[in-house]
Amino acid sequence: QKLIAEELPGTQVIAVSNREPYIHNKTEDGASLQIPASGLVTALEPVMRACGGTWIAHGSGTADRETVDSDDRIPVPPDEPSYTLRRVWLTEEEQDGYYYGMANEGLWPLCHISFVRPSFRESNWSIYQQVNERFADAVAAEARAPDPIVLVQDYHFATLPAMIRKRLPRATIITFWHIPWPNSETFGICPWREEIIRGLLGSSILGFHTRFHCNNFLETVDRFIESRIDRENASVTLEEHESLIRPYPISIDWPPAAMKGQKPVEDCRRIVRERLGIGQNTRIAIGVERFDYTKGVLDRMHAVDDFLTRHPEWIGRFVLVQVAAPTRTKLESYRRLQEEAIELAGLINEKHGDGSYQPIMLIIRHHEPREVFELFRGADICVVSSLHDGMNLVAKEFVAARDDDQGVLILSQFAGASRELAAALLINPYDSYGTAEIFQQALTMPEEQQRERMQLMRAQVRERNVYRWAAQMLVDASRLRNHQRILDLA
Ligand code: GDG
Repeated sequence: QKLIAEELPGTQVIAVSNREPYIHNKTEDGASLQIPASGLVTALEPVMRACGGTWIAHGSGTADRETVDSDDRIPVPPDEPSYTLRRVWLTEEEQDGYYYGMANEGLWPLCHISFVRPSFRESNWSIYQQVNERFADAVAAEARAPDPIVLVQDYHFATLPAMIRKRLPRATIITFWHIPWPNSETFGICPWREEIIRGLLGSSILGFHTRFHCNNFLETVDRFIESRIDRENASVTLEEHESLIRPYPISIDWPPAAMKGQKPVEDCRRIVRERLGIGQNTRIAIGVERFDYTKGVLDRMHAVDDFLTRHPEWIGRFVLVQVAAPTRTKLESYRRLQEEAIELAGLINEKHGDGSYQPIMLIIRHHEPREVFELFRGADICVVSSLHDGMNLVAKEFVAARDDDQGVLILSQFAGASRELAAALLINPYDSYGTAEIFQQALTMPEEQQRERMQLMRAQVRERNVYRWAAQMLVDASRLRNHQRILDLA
C-alpha cells in the first residue's frame, strides 16, 4: 500500500487470473462462499487487499451465474471490501477449449516434467485465443487511464499480454508465470510456440519463480524468435518493445490469515487425532494439495510402503494423512490419478494395516485454509514430494504454521521452494528407497535439531513473504515507468 502510494501515486492496479479469489456457490438457503485451493489465489489475494484496484477472473461459482447476463463487478473481500472483483462468465465450450483443453491438457503437462504427454488441438488453441481476447476487452474496459499496471497471471493467458499492449500501449504489463518454464527442446514441441512467445513478450516484465526458469525462457526465445536478447540485463527486444525477464520467488502472507484464532499446537495435536480417529501417540505425516499428478502423491505412498517394510517398528505408530482437493476432474488424467491413489492406498493399508490401523488416510475433499493450518499444527511431519513444481506454497505454509518451532518438512528437490528452504530434508521423489530413509530420519530427529531447522526456515519465509514478491515487481515497474517518462520528455 505504502509502496503504491509513494512510488506509484494514483496508479490503478488491475490483476487478471483464471481463478477467482471468492467463489459464490448456490446452497439450499442462499449462497455460500468458498476460497479456492490455489497457490495463485493464496499469494495474490493479500496483495490485492493491500493495493486495492480490480481483479478480473473467470466466474466459476453456481450462485450468481443465472442472475448475471454480462460481466459483473462486486466488492470483495465480503467482510471488509477493499478491491473489486470483475467476473468474466465463460460458456462451457469456452471453458473446455481454453481452460481444460489448451491450458490444462496442453501447457500444464508441457511445462512440468512429470512424463504426462501434452495434447494440442487446433480448436482448443483457437478458443484459448478468443478467451484471451475477451479478457483483454475486460482489462481495457476497466482501465481508468491509458497507463494502468496490469498483473497478468499464469499459463491461461500466454497470449493476453500482447493483446493488452494493442489496446493500451502505455500500460505497464507484469506477467507472472506460476509454473516452471521447460528447456527449449521441450517447449519446441508446442505447435504454437512462436505465437505464445510473442504473446508473452507483450509484457513489460515477465516473471518466473527462479532464475533457472528465466534462463530456460531466454534460451527458448533465442531458438525460435528473431529478436534482440540482452543477456546482461536479462531482457528481450521484439519490434522495438523491450521485456525484462526476472525471477520473483513467490511466497505467502506473514503471518498467514489462517493462523488467526488457531489453538496452541498441543491442542491441535489432540483435536486432529481425535477427529481422525488416530491414537494420541501415533506420529502423523501430512500431505496437502490439489489432487494433481505433478504433486507426487502416488510416489509418496510408495515411499510409505517402503518405509514400513524396512522399519516395521513404526507399524501402528505412523500414519500419512493425505488431504487432496479434487481439481480438473473433467479430465481423464485427473480422474485416473484419483482412482489409482485410492487403489494404492487400499493395497498399502491391507499390507501393513489391520482392522484398527491404516497407515494411509486419504481424505478427498476441499478444506478451508483454517482446517489446513490446524492439520499442519497437529502433524509431526509435512511431506511435499512434487515431481516438478514452480514454487510450492504448502511447504511455506507448513513452516508458517509452526510457531512452536517444531515439526519436520520433507521437500522435493524439484520444487522451486527447495532453493529457499534448504533447511528442509530434501528428497528425490522418484527415489522411493531414499525417501523412506528420510521418513526415518524425520521421525527420529531430536527436538533441538527440529527447532534449529524450523527457525532458519521461518526466518526465510517471514523475510521473503508475498509482499516482498509483489513489492519487487512493483519497484521494477516503477523504474520502468520513470524511464518512460524521461523518454517522453526528450
Ligand atoms: C501453482 C504452482 C506455485 C490445498 N488444498 C486445499 C487448499 N490448498 C491450498 C494450499 C496452498 C495452495 O492450495 C496450493 O498452492 P501450491 O503452491 O502448493 O500449488 P498450486 O496450486 O499448484 O500452485 C505452484 C503456485 O502456483 C503459486 O505461484 O507455488 O508451484 O503449481 O495455499 O494450502 N486450499 C483450500 N482448500 C483445500 O482443500 N482452501
